[in-house]
Amino acid sequence: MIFNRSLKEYTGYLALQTWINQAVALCQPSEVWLCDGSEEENRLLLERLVKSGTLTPLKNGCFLARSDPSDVARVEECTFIVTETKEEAGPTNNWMDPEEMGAVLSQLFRGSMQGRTLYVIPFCMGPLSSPFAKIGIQITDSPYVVVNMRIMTRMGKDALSTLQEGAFVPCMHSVGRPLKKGEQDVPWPCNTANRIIAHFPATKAIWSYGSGYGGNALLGKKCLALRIASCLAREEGWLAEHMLIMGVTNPAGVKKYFVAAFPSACGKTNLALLKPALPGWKVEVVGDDIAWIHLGEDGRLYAINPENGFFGVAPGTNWKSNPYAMEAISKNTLFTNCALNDEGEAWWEGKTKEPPAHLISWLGKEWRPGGEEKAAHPNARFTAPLSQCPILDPAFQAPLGVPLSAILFGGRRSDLEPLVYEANDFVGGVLVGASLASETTAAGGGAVGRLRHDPFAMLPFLGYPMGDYFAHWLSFKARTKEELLPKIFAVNWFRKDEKGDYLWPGFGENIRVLQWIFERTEGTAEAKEVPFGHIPAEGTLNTEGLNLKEGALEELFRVDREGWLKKLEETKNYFGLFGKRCPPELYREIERIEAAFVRP
Ligand code: SAT
Ligand code: MN
Repeated sequence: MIFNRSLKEYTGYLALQTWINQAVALCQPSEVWLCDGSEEENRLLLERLVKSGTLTPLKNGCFLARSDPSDVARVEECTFIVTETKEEAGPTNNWMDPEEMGAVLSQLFRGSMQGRTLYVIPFCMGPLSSPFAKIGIQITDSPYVVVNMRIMTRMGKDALSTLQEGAFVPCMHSVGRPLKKGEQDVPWPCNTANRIIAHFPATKAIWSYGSGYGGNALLGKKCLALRIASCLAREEGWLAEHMLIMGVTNPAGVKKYFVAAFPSACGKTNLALLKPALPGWKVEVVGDDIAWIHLGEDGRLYAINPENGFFGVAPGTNWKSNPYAMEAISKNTLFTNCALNDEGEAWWEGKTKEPPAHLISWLGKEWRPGGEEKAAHPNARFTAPLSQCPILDPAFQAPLGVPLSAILFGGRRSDLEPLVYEANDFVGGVLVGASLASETTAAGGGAVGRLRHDPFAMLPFLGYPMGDYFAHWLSFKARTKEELLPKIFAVNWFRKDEKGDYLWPGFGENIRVLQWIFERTEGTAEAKEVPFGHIPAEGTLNTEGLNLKEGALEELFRVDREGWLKKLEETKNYFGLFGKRCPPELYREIERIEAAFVRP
Protein backbone atom coordinates (compact mmCIF):
# COMPACT_ATOMS: atom_id res chain seq x y z
CA MET A 1 0.00 0.00 0.00
CA ILE A 2 1.62 3.22 -1.07
CA PHE A 3 0.16 5.29 1.76
CA ASN A 4 1.83 3.17 4.39
CA ARG A 5 5.41 3.88 3.45
CA SER A 6 7.80 5.70 5.69
CA LEU A 7 8.75 9.28 4.90
CA LYS A 8 12.32 8.20 4.05
CA GLU A 9 10.94 6.53 1.00
CA TYR A 10 9.58 9.86 -0.19
CA THR A 11 13.00 11.41 -0.57
CA GLY A 12 14.45 12.97 -3.68
CA TYR A 13 13.64 12.65 -7.37
CA LEU A 14 13.89 8.90 -7.59
CA ALA A 15 11.28 8.49 -4.89
CA LEU A 16 9.14 11.10 -6.60
CA GLN A 17 9.29 9.20 -9.87
CA THR A 18 8.37 5.96 -8.13
CA TRP A 19 5.50 7.60 -6.31
CA ILE A 20 4.12 9.19 -9.47
CA ASN A 21 4.31 5.81 -11.25
CA GLN A 22 2.38 4.20 -8.44
CA ALA A 23 -0.23 6.96 -8.43
CA VAL A 24 -0.65 6.63 -12.19
CA ALA A 25 -1.08 2.87 -11.90
CA LEU A 26 -3.66 3.33 -9.16
CA CYS A 27 -5.69 6.26 -10.52
CA GLN A 28 -5.40 5.40 -14.25
CA PRO A 29 -5.48 8.94 -15.67
CA SER A 30 -5.40 9.49 -19.42
CA GLU A 31 -2.59 12.04 -19.17
CA VAL A 32 0.12 13.15 -16.72
CA TRP A 33 1.14 16.81 -16.40
CA LEU A 34 4.15 17.85 -14.32
CA CYS A 35 3.49 21.47 -13.35
CA ASP A 36 6.31 23.99 -13.80
CA GLY A 37 4.39 26.96 -12.38
CA SER A 38 5.03 29.14 -15.46
CA GLU A 39 2.80 31.93 -16.80
CA GLU A 40 2.35 29.94 -19.99
CA GLU A 41 1.18 26.85 -18.14
CA ASN A 42 -1.19 28.93 -16.02
CA ARG A 43 -2.69 30.47 -19.18
CA LEU A 44 -3.26 27.03 -20.69
CA LEU A 45 -4.93 25.73 -17.55
CA LEU A 46 -7.15 28.79 -17.21
CA GLU A 47 -8.20 28.27 -20.83
CA ARG A 48 -9.04 24.64 -20.08
CA LEU A 49 -11.08 25.70 -17.06
CA VAL A 50 -13.03 28.30 -19.00
CA LYS A 51 -13.74 25.75 -21.72
CA SER A 52 -14.99 23.16 -19.23
CA GLY A 53 -17.28 25.77 -17.64
CA THR A 54 -15.50 25.69 -14.26
CA LEU A 55 -14.32 29.29 -14.58
CA THR A 56 -16.00 32.40 -15.93
CA PRO A 57 -13.55 35.13 -16.99
CA LEU A 58 -14.02 38.46 -15.20
CA LYS A 59 -12.31 41.84 -15.58
CA ASN A 60 -8.59 42.36 -14.88
CA GLY A 61 -7.44 38.78 -15.19
CA CYS A 62 -9.88 37.54 -12.55
CA PHE A 63 -12.05 34.44 -12.77
CA LEU A 64 -15.15 33.16 -11.01
CA ALA A 65 -15.81 29.53 -10.07
CA ARG A 66 -19.17 28.18 -8.90
CA SER A 67 -18.81 25.00 -6.94
CA ASP A 68 -21.28 22.20 -6.76
CA PRO A 69 -23.85 23.38 -4.15
CA SER A 70 -22.95 20.39 -1.96
CA ASP A 71 -19.20 21.17 -1.93
CA VAL A 72 -18.83 24.59 -0.28
CA ALA A 73 -16.58 24.32 2.77
CA ARG A 74 -14.19 22.17 4.73
CA VAL A 75 -15.91 19.03 5.93
CA GLU A 76 -14.76 18.35 9.47
CA GLU A 77 -16.85 15.19 9.81
CA CYS A 78 -14.98 13.65 6.84
CA THR A 79 -11.51 14.67 8.10
CA PHE A 80 -9.45 11.90 9.72
CA ILE A 81 -6.20 11.42 11.57
CA VAL A 82 -5.01 7.91 10.80
CA THR A 83 -2.86 6.40 13.54
CA GLU A 84 -2.23 2.92 14.92
CA THR A 85 -4.38 3.65 17.96
CA LYS A 86 -7.29 6.02 18.54
CA GLU A 87 -5.39 7.45 21.51
CA GLU A 88 -2.65 8.81 19.22
CA ALA A 89 -5.19 10.82 17.23
CA GLY A 90 -6.67 12.24 20.41
CA PRO A 91 -10.27 12.83 21.47
CA THR A 92 -10.85 15.86 19.24
CA ASN A 93 -10.11 14.12 15.93
CA ASN A 94 -11.97 11.58 13.83
CA TRP A 95 -9.85 8.48 13.81
CA MET A 96 -9.40 5.49 11.56
CA ASP A 97 -7.04 2.55 11.67
CA PRO A 98 -4.33 2.68 8.93
CA GLU A 99 -5.26 -0.66 7.48
CA GLU A 100 -8.92 0.13 7.34
CA MET A 101 -8.29 3.55 5.85
CA GLY A 102 -5.81 2.00 3.40
CA ALA A 103 -8.47 -0.37 2.17
CA VAL A 104 -11.06 2.41 1.82
CA LEU A 105 -8.64 4.67 -0.03
CA SER A 106 -7.31 2.00 -2.40
CA GLN A 107 -10.84 1.27 -3.42
CA LEU A 108 -11.81 4.90 -3.86
CA PHE A 109 -8.67 5.91 -5.76
CA ARG A 110 -8.59 2.88 -8.05
CA GLY A 111 -9.43 4.27 -11.48
CA SER A 112 -10.57 7.56 -9.91
CA MET A 113 -8.82 9.69 -12.57
CA GLN A 114 -9.98 7.81 -15.64
CA GLY A 115 -10.58 10.19 -18.52
CA ARG A 116 -8.78 12.99 -16.65
CA THR A 117 -5.33 14.53 -16.40
CA LEU A 118 -3.20 13.73 -13.37
CA TYR A 119 -1.36 16.92 -12.43
CA VAL A 120 1.81 16.77 -10.34
CA ILE A 121 2.23 19.97 -8.32
CA PRO A 122 5.60 20.51 -6.64
CA PHE A 123 5.18 23.23 -4.02
CA CYS A 124 7.09 24.81 -1.20
CA MET A 125 5.50 25.95 2.06
CA GLY A 126 7.60 28.85 3.33
CA PRO A 127 10.15 31.05 1.56
CA LEU A 128 12.26 28.93 -0.82
CA SER A 129 15.45 29.89 0.99
CA SER A 130 14.08 29.22 4.46
CA PRO A 131 15.55 26.36 6.49
CA PHE A 132 12.03 25.93 7.91
CA ALA A 133 10.31 25.49 4.53
CA LYS A 134 8.75 22.13 3.64
CA ILE A 135 8.31 20.68 0.18
CA GLY A 136 5.04 19.03 -0.75
CA ILE A 137 4.10 17.23 -3.93
CA GLN A 138 0.40 17.24 -4.64
CA ILE A 139 -1.10 14.90 -7.18
CA THR A 140 -4.55 16.03 -8.28
CA ASP A 141 -7.03 15.60 -11.11
CA SER A 142 -8.38 19.13 -10.63
CA PRO A 143 -6.91 21.92 -12.77
CA TYR A 144 -8.86 24.35 -10.53
CA VAL A 145 -6.69 23.12 -7.66
CA VAL A 146 -3.54 23.67 -9.74
CA VAL A 147 -4.32 27.32 -10.51
CA ASN A 148 -5.22 27.94 -6.85
CA MET A 149 -2.08 26.21 -5.56
CA ARG A 150 -0.04 28.40 -7.91
CA ILE A 151 -1.32 31.45 -6.02
CA MET A 152 -1.31 29.99 -2.51
CA THR A 153 2.17 28.40 -2.56
CA ARG A 154 5.57 28.75 -4.21
CA MET A 155 4.73 26.24 -6.91
CA GLY A 156 6.55 24.66 -9.83
CA LYS A 157 10.14 24.42 -11.05
CA ASP A 158 11.75 26.32 -8.18
CA ALA A 159 10.07 24.17 -5.56
CA LEU A 160 11.08 21.04 -7.44
CA SER A 161 14.69 22.13 -7.72
CA THR A 162 14.96 22.57 -3.96
CA LEU A 163 13.79 18.97 -3.54
CA GLN A 164 16.93 17.21 -4.75
CA GLU A 165 17.57 14.54 -2.14
CA GLY A 166 15.26 16.09 0.42
CA ALA A 167 12.05 14.68 1.79
CA PHE A 168 8.65 15.72 0.54
CA VAL A 169 5.14 15.43 1.89
CA PRO A 170 3.10 13.31 -0.53
CA CYS A 171 -0.38 14.78 -1.04
CA MET A 172 -2.85 12.71 -3.07
CA HIS A 173 -6.06 14.33 -4.22
CA SER A 174 -8.88 13.28 -6.49
CA VAL A 175 -12.29 14.84 -7.00
CA GLY A 176 -13.50 11.26 -7.29
CA ARG A 177 -15.40 11.50 -10.53
CA PRO A 178 -13.82 9.43 -13.31
CA LEU A 179 -15.05 10.16 -16.83
CA LYS A 180 -16.18 7.43 -19.18
CA LYS A 181 -15.09 7.61 -22.80
CA GLY A 182 -16.97 10.45 -24.49
CA GLU A 183 -18.75 11.46 -21.27
CA GLN A 184 -19.31 15.20 -20.90
CA ASP A 185 -17.67 16.63 -17.77
CA VAL A 186 -19.54 18.82 -15.26
CA PRO A 187 -18.23 22.30 -14.30
CA TRP A 188 -17.41 21.26 -10.72
CA PRO A 189 -16.72 17.52 -10.52
CA CYS A 190 -16.83 16.12 -7.00
CA ASN A 191 -18.10 13.11 -5.10
CA THR A 192 -19.59 14.52 -1.92
CA ALA A 193 -21.14 11.23 -0.82
CA ASN A 194 -17.66 9.73 -0.41
CA ARG A 195 -15.52 12.61 0.83
CA ILE A 196 -12.50 11.69 2.93
CA ILE A 197 -9.59 13.88 3.96
CA ALA A 198 -7.07 11.55 5.58
CA HIS A 199 -3.81 12.40 7.32
CA PHE A 200 -1.14 9.83 8.19
CA PRO A 201 1.10 11.43 10.88
CA ALA A 202 3.47 8.43 10.93
CA THR A 203 4.35 8.77 7.25
CA LYS A 204 3.28 12.43 6.88
CA ALA A 205 1.12 11.47 3.91
CA ILE A 206 -2.17 13.18 2.98
CA TRP A 207 -4.97 11.58 0.96
CA SER A 208 -8.03 13.60 0.01
CA TYR A 209 -10.96 12.35 -2.00
CA GLY A 210 -14.27 13.68 -3.26
CA SER A 211 -14.07 17.45 -2.66
CA GLY A 212 -12.63 20.23 -4.81
CA TYR A 213 -13.15 23.02 -2.26
CA GLY A 214 -10.65 25.07 -0.23
CA GLY A 215 -8.90 23.33 2.61
CA ASN A 216 -10.23 19.94 1.48
CA ALA A 217 -8.43 20.20 -1.84
CA LEU A 218 -5.62 22.79 -1.62
CA LEU A 219 -3.59 20.36 0.43
CA GLY A 220 -0.72 22.73 1.24
CA LYS A 221 -2.95 24.78 3.49
CA LYS A 222 -4.79 23.11 6.39
CA CYS A 223 -3.68 19.53 5.62
CA LEU A 224 0.06 20.11 5.26
CA ALA A 225 0.76 23.48 6.88
CA LEU A 226 -1.38 22.73 9.94
CA ARG A 227 -2.34 19.09 10.52
CA ILE A 228 0.83 17.39 9.26
CA ALA A 229 3.02 20.37 10.22
CA SER A 230 1.68 20.26 13.80
CA CYS A 231 3.00 16.68 14.02
CA LEU A 232 6.36 17.67 12.52
CA ALA A 233 6.48 20.67 14.86
CA ARG A 234 5.92 18.49 17.88
CA GLU A 235 8.74 16.15 16.80
CA GLU A 236 11.12 18.94 15.80
CA GLY A 237 10.38 21.41 18.61
CA TRP A 238 8.49 24.24 16.92
CA LEU A 239 4.86 25.40 16.53
CA ALA A 240 2.51 25.24 13.51
CA GLU A 241 -0.32 27.64 14.29
CA HIS A 242 -3.58 28.95 12.85
CA MET A 243 -2.37 32.54 13.19
CA LEU A 244 -1.96 35.70 11.19
CA ILE A 245 1.39 37.54 11.36
CA MET A 246 1.45 41.34 11.34
CA GLY A 247 3.98 44.12 11.76
CA VAL A 248 2.82 47.13 13.79
CA THR A 249 4.76 50.41 13.69
CA ASN A 250 3.98 53.22 16.14
CA PRO A 251 4.18 56.94 15.34
CA ALA A 252 7.75 57.03 16.72
CA GLY A 253 8.78 54.47 14.05
CA VAL A 254 9.23 51.52 16.43
CA LYS A 255 8.12 48.26 14.85
CA LYS A 256 6.91 45.08 16.52
CA TYR A 257 5.47 41.84 15.19
CA PHE A 258 2.35 40.16 16.56
CA VAL A 259 0.69 36.85 15.73
CA ALA A 260 -3.00 36.26 16.35
CA ALA A 261 -5.08 33.09 16.41
CA PHE A 262 -8.78 33.22 15.60
CA PRO A 263 -11.03 30.41 14.37
CA SER A 264 -11.90 30.32 10.64
CA ALA A 265 -13.98 33.24 9.35
CA CYS A 266 -13.52 35.39 12.50
CA GLY A 267 -11.67 38.22 10.77
CA LYS A 268 -8.00 37.17 10.65
CA THR A 269 -7.66 38.61 7.16
CA ASN A 270 -9.29 41.88 8.26
CA LEU A 271 -6.97 42.21 11.26
CA ALA A 272 -3.86 41.26 9.27
CA LEU A 273 -4.68 43.94 6.67
CA LEU A 274 -5.94 46.53 9.12
CA LYS A 275 -5.91 50.17 8.03
CA PRO A 276 -5.31 52.05 11.29
CA ALA A 277 -7.90 54.65 12.21
CA LEU A 278 -5.26 56.40 14.36
CA PRO A 279 -2.80 58.73 12.62
CA GLY A 280 0.86 57.72 12.60
CA TRP A 281 0.29 54.01 13.10
CA LYS A 282 1.17 51.49 10.37
CA VAL A 283 0.25 47.84 9.93
CA GLU A 284 2.01 45.49 7.50
CA VAL A 285 1.11 41.90 6.78
CA VAL A 286 3.33 38.82 6.73
CA GLY A 287 0.47 36.31 6.68
CA ASP A 288 -3.26 36.07 7.30
CA ASP A 289 -3.87 32.44 8.27
CA ILE A 290 -0.90 30.29 9.26
CA ALA A 291 2.31 30.87 11.22
CA TRP A 292 5.21 28.48 11.68
CA ILE A 293 7.00 29.58 14.83
CA HIS A 294 10.56 28.64 15.80
CA LEU A 295 12.73 29.46 18.75
CA GLY A 296 15.60 31.65 17.55
CA GLU A 297 19.21 31.48 18.70
CA ASP A 298 18.61 34.64 20.73
CA GLY A 299 15.87 32.89 22.72
CA ARG A 300 13.01 34.78 21.05
CA LEU A 301 10.20 33.28 18.97
CA TYR A 302 10.21 33.93 15.21
CA ALA A 303 7.39 33.34 12.69
CA ILE A 304 7.28 32.61 8.98
CA ASN A 305 4.17 32.45 6.82
CA PRO A 306 4.26 29.15 4.92
CA GLU A 307 1.77 30.46 2.36
CA ASN A 308 2.14 32.77 -0.62
CA GLY A 309 -1.43 33.97 -1.07
CA PHE A 310 -4.71 34.81 0.61
CA PHE A 311 -7.66 32.43 0.64
CA GLY A 312 -10.00 34.89 2.30
CA VAL A 313 -13.71 35.06 3.05
CA ALA A 314 -15.30 37.45 0.52
CA PRO A 315 -18.62 38.38 2.21
CA GLY A 316 -18.25 41.50 4.33
CA THR A 317 -15.08 42.63 2.55
CA ASN A 318 -15.43 46.18 1.18
CA TRP A 319 -13.52 49.42 0.70
CA LYS A 320 -14.43 50.52 4.22
CA SER A 321 -13.91 47.28 6.15
CA ASN A 322 -10.75 46.20 4.33
CA PRO A 323 -9.45 48.53 1.61
CA TYR A 324 -6.09 46.74 1.35
CA ALA A 325 -7.77 43.41 0.71
CA MET A 326 -9.93 45.11 -1.92
CA GLU A 327 -6.76 46.35 -3.61
CA ALA A 328 -5.08 42.95 -3.36
CA ILE A 329 -8.06 41.26 -5.06
CA SER A 330 -8.56 43.86 -7.78
CA LYS A 331 -6.70 41.74 -10.37
CA ASN A 332 -5.41 38.20 -11.05
CA THR A 333 -7.75 36.82 -8.42
CA LEU A 334 -9.83 33.65 -8.39
CA PHE A 335 -13.25 34.05 -6.82
CA THR A 336 -15.19 31.00 -5.71
CA ASN A 337 -18.93 31.02 -4.97
CA CYS A 338 -19.31 34.77 -5.32
CA ALA A 339 -22.11 36.27 -7.40
CA LEU A 340 -21.54 37.87 -10.81
CA ASN A 341 -22.70 41.42 -11.58
CA ASP A 342 -23.66 42.85 -14.98
CA GLU A 343 -20.26 44.54 -15.29
CA GLY A 344 -18.47 41.20 -15.22
CA GLU A 345 -17.22 41.54 -11.63
CA ALA A 346 -17.56 39.35 -8.58
CA TRP A 347 -20.05 40.54 -5.96
CA TRP A 348 -20.84 39.37 -2.43
CA GLU A 349 -23.01 40.47 0.49
CA GLY A 350 -21.48 43.57 2.05
CA LYS A 351 -19.30 44.47 -0.95
CA THR A 352 -21.47 47.51 -1.68
CA LYS A 353 -23.98 49.23 0.60
CA GLU A 354 -26.86 48.33 -1.67
CA PRO A 355 -26.89 45.17 -3.73
CA PRO A 356 -27.00 45.63 -7.50
CA ALA A 357 -30.44 45.40 -9.11
CA HIS A 358 -29.41 42.24 -10.95
CA LEU A 359 -26.89 39.47 -10.37
CA ILE A 360 -26.20 35.86 -11.23
CA SER A 361 -26.00 34.15 -7.85
CA TRP A 362 -23.33 31.65 -6.75
CA LEU A 363 -25.84 28.98 -7.77
CA GLY A 364 -25.80 30.35 -11.33
CA LYS A 365 -29.35 31.63 -10.99
CA GLU A 366 -30.89 35.00 -11.81
CA TRP A 367 -30.89 37.04 -8.61
CA ARG A 368 -32.63 40.26 -7.58
CA PRO A 369 -32.59 41.99 -4.17
CA GLY A 370 -35.34 41.30 -1.67
CA GLY A 371 -35.44 37.52 -1.79
CA GLU A 372 -34.44 35.01 0.85
CA GLU A 373 -31.41 33.54 -0.91
CA LYS A 374 -27.97 35.06 -0.56
CA ALA A 375 -26.27 36.07 -3.82
CA ALA A 376 -22.87 34.78 -2.66
CA HIS A 377 -22.32 31.76 -0.42
CA PRO A 378 -21.38 32.82 3.17
CA ASN A 379 -18.10 30.89 2.73
CA ALA A 380 -17.38 32.41 -0.70
CA ARG A 381 -13.65 32.99 -1.08
CA PHE A 382 -11.01 34.90 -2.98
CA THR A 383 -7.62 33.45 -3.89
CA ALA A 384 -5.09 36.26 -4.43
CA PRO A 385 -1.28 36.50 -4.41
CA LEU A 386 0.32 38.09 -1.33
CA SER A 387 2.50 40.09 -3.71
CA GLN A 388 -0.56 42.14 -4.75
CA CYS A 389 -1.11 43.38 -1.23
CA PRO A 390 -0.16 47.06 -0.88
CA ILE A 391 0.93 46.61 2.75
CA LEU A 392 2.95 43.42 2.36
CA ASP A 393 5.70 43.45 4.98
CA PRO A 394 9.21 43.73 3.50
CA ALA A 395 10.27 40.82 5.74
CA PHE A 396 7.64 38.38 4.48
CA GLN A 397 10.36 36.35 2.74
CA ALA A 398 12.80 36.51 5.67
CA PRO A 399 14.14 32.94 5.83
CA LEU A 400 14.22 32.83 9.64
CA GLY A 401 10.99 34.79 10.09
CA VAL A 402 10.11 37.85 12.12
CA PRO A 403 10.63 38.21 15.91
CA LEU A 404 7.43 38.13 17.96
CA SER A 405 6.50 40.58 20.70
CA ALA A 406 2.92 39.49 21.32
CA ILE A 407 0.55 36.58 20.78
CA LEU A 408 -3.18 37.34 20.57
CA PHE A 409 -6.01 34.87 20.98
CA GLY A 410 -9.49 35.83 19.93
CA GLY A 411 -12.85 34.40 19.17
CA ARG A 412 -16.34 35.45 18.34
CA ARG A 413 -17.96 35.92 21.76
CA SER A 414 -21.04 38.09 22.22
CA ASP A 415 -20.64 38.05 26.01
CA LEU A 416 -18.22 37.65 28.94
CA GLU A 417 -14.83 38.05 27.23
CA PRO A 418 -13.49 41.61 27.57
CA LEU A 419 -12.31 43.65 24.60
CA VAL A 420 -8.71 42.94 25.61
CA TYR A 421 -6.71 41.60 28.51
CA GLU A 422 -3.17 40.50 29.10
CA ALA A 423 -2.63 37.04 30.57
CA ASN A 424 -0.97 36.74 33.97
CA ASP A 425 2.18 35.17 32.52
CA PHE A 426 3.21 32.60 29.88
CA VAL A 427 1.34 29.75 31.57
CA GLY A 428 -1.68 32.03 31.96
CA GLY A 429 -1.38 32.80 28.24
CA VAL A 430 -1.30 29.13 27.32
CA LEU A 431 -4.49 28.78 29.38
CA VAL A 432 -6.03 31.62 27.34
CA GLY A 433 -5.23 29.70 24.14
CA ALA A 434 -6.31 26.35 25.53
CA SER A 435 -9.65 27.66 26.79
CA LEU A 436 -10.52 29.60 23.62
CA ALA A 437 -14.14 29.17 22.61
CA SER A 438 -15.94 30.79 19.72
CA GLU A 439 -19.30 30.92 17.98
CA THR A 440 -19.14 28.70 14.88
CA THR A 441 -19.04 30.13 11.33
CA ALA A 442 -19.80 28.90 7.81
CA ALA A 443 -16.17 27.82 7.23
CA GLY A 444 -16.45 24.54 9.11
CA GLY A 445 -19.46 23.16 7.34
CA GLY A 446 -21.67 22.60 10.45
CA ALA A 447 -24.25 24.71 12.32
CA VAL A 448 -23.46 28.43 12.58
CA GLY A 449 -23.45 30.56 15.77
CA ARG A 450 -23.03 27.75 18.29
CA LEU A 451 -20.42 28.31 21.01
CA ARG A 452 -17.77 25.63 20.84
CA HIS A 453 -14.38 25.12 22.39
CA ASP A 454 -11.66 25.75 19.84
CA PRO A 455 -8.32 25.60 21.66
CA PHE A 456 -5.75 27.87 20.00
CA ALA A 457 -8.23 28.03 17.05
CA MET A 458 -6.68 24.66 16.18
CA LEU A 459 -9.56 22.28 16.92
CA PRO A 460 -10.05 21.27 13.27
CA PHE A 461 -6.34 21.49 12.44
CA LEU A 462 -4.34 19.61 15.06
CA GLY A 463 -2.85 16.27 13.98
CA TYR A 464 -2.27 14.76 17.45
CA PRO A 465 -3.80 14.73 20.97
CA MET A 466 -4.84 18.12 22.30
CA GLY A 467 -3.44 17.51 25.79
CA ASP A 468 0.02 16.82 24.33
CA TYR A 469 -0.28 20.00 22.31
CA PHE A 470 -0.95 22.05 25.46
CA ALA A 471 2.14 20.47 27.00
CA HIS A 472 4.15 21.22 23.85
CA TRP A 473 3.20 24.90 24.14
CA LEU A 474 4.17 24.94 27.82
CA SER A 475 7.54 23.36 27.00
CA PHE A 476 8.75 26.65 25.53
CA LYS A 477 8.87 28.12 29.01
CA ALA A 478 11.72 25.79 29.95
CA ARG A 479 13.50 26.30 26.65
CA THR A 480 14.07 30.04 26.95
CA LYS A 481 13.84 32.91 29.43
CA GLU A 482 10.23 33.86 30.10
CA GLU A 483 10.93 37.55 29.48
CA LEU A 484 12.05 36.71 25.94
CA LEU A 485 8.76 34.99 25.13
CA PRO A 486 6.00 37.12 23.59
CA LYS A 487 3.39 38.49 25.99
CA ILE A 488 0.03 36.84 25.53
CA PHE A 489 -3.29 38.68 25.16
CA ALA A 490 -6.95 37.83 24.66
CA VAL A 491 -9.05 40.03 22.38
CA ASN A 492 -12.73 40.02 21.48
CA TRP A 493 -14.20 42.48 18.98
CA PHE A 494 -17.58 40.78 18.96
CA ARG A 495 -19.20 41.79 22.26
CA LYS A 496 -22.84 42.76 21.93
CA ASP A 497 -25.26 44.72 24.12
CA GLU A 498 -28.62 43.35 25.20
CA LYS A 499 -30.17 44.63 21.96
CA GLY A 500 -27.70 42.59 19.95
CA ASP A 501 -25.68 45.58 18.70
CA TYR A 502 -21.88 45.42 18.69
CA LEU A 503 -20.30 47.38 21.54
CA TRP A 504 -17.04 48.01 19.71
CA PRO A 505 -16.69 49.38 16.15
CA GLY A 506 -13.90 46.97 15.18
CA PHE A 507 -11.96 47.04 11.87
CA GLY A 508 -9.60 50.07 11.63
CA GLU A 509 -10.48 51.10 15.20
CA ASN A 510 -8.92 47.86 16.46
CA ILE A 511 -5.60 49.71 16.21
CA ARG A 512 -6.57 51.25 19.56
CA VAL A 513 -6.42 47.80 21.14
CA LEU A 514 -3.18 47.05 19.27
CA GLN A 515 -1.76 50.31 20.62
CA TRP A 516 -2.41 49.19 24.20
CA ILE A 517 -0.89 45.78 23.48
CA PHE A 518 2.11 47.45 21.81
CA GLU A 519 2.61 49.68 24.82
CA ARG A 520 2.24 46.78 27.23
CA THR A 521 5.05 44.97 25.41
CA GLU A 522 7.14 48.14 25.80
CA GLY A 523 6.18 48.37 29.46
CA THR A 524 4.65 51.83 29.07
CA ALA A 525 0.87 51.27 29.25
CA GLU A 526 -0.79 51.06 32.63
CA ALA A 527 -2.97 48.13 33.51
CA LYS A 528 -5.41 47.14 36.18
CA GLU A 529 -5.06 43.75 37.77
CA VAL A 530 -8.04 41.42 37.53
CA PRO A 531 -8.13 37.73 38.54
CA PHE A 532 -7.44 36.45 34.99
CA GLY A 533 -4.76 39.00 34.10
CA HIS A 534 -4.59 42.71 33.32
CA ILE A 535 -7.05 45.01 31.60
CA PRO A 536 -6.29 48.60 30.54
CA ALA A 537 -6.20 50.95 33.50
CA GLU A 538 -8.82 53.65 33.28
CA GLY A 539 -7.92 56.11 30.56
CA THR A 540 -5.11 54.04 29.03
CA LEU A 541 -7.09 52.63 26.11
CA ASN A 542 -7.01 55.33 23.47
CA THR A 543 -10.69 56.16 22.77
CA GLU A 544 -10.09 59.71 21.63
CA GLY A 545 -12.48 60.73 18.88
CA LEU A 546 -14.40 57.48 19.19
CA ASN A 547 -18.13 57.79 19.64
CA LEU A 548 -18.83 54.81 21.82
CA LYS A 549 -22.34 54.38 23.17
CA GLU A 550 -22.78 55.42 26.75
CA GLY A 551 -21.63 52.70 29.08
CA ALA A 552 -20.06 50.67 26.27
CA LEU A 553 -16.51 50.95 27.58
CA GLU A 554 -17.53 49.91 31.10
CA GLU A 555 -19.43 46.97 29.66
CA LEU A 556 -16.47 45.94 27.45
CA PHE A 557 -14.31 45.63 30.57
CA ARG A 558 -16.89 44.60 33.14
CA VAL A 559 -15.62 41.62 35.11
CA ASP A 560 -18.56 39.28 35.42
CA ARG A 561 -17.48 37.23 38.42
CA GLU A 562 -20.27 34.67 38.20
CA GLY A 563 -19.81 34.31 34.45
CA TRP A 564 -16.08 33.77 34.85
CA LEU A 565 -16.40 31.24 37.63
CA LYS A 566 -18.85 29.34 35.47
CA LYS A 567 -16.50 29.53 32.49
CA LEU A 568 -13.57 28.23 34.58
CA GLU A 569 -15.65 25.34 35.88
CA GLU A 570 -16.78 24.53 32.38
CA THR A 571 -13.19 24.75 31.07
CA LYS A 572 -12.07 22.21 33.68
CA ASN A 573 -14.85 19.93 32.50
CA TYR A 574 -13.72 20.33 28.91
CA PHE A 575 -10.09 19.63 29.83
CA GLY A 576 -11.33 16.42 31.44
CA LEU A 577 -11.79 15.14 27.90
CA PHE A 578 -7.99 15.09 27.53
CA GLY A 579 -7.44 13.01 30.66
CA LYS A 580 -3.90 12.70 31.95
CA ARG A 581 -2.48 14.31 28.85
CA CYS A 582 -3.78 17.70 29.98
CA PRO A 583 -0.87 19.37 31.82
CA PRO A 584 -1.50 19.97 35.55
CA GLU A 585 -0.08 23.50 35.19
CA LEU A 586 -3.27 24.50 33.39
CA TYR A 587 -5.49 23.24 36.22
CA ARG A 588 -3.24 25.03 38.70
CA GLU A 589 -3.62 28.25 36.71
CA ILE A 590 -7.41 27.88 36.74
CA GLU A 591 -7.31 27.36 40.49
CA ARG A 592 -5.15 30.44 40.89
CA ILE A 593 -7.72 32.53 39.02
CA GLU A 594 -10.61 31.01 40.96
CA ALA A 595 -8.86 31.80 44.22
CA ALA A 596 -8.31 35.40 43.11
CA PHE A 597 -12.02 35.71 42.37
CA VAL A 598 -12.97 34.36 45.76
CA ARG A 599 -10.52 36.59 47.69
CA PRO A 600 -12.33 39.72 48.88
O1 SAT B 1 -9.97 25.51 5.31
S1 SAT B 1 -10.16 26.55 4.31
O2 SAT B 1 -8.90 26.80 3.66
O3 SAT B 1 -11.17 26.12 3.33
C1 SAT B 1 -10.68 27.97 5.05
C2 SAT B 1 -10.76 27.96 6.52
O4 SAT B 1 -11.58 27.24 7.07
O5 SAT B 1 -10.01 28.70 7.18
MN1 MN C 1 -8.00 29.54 8.43
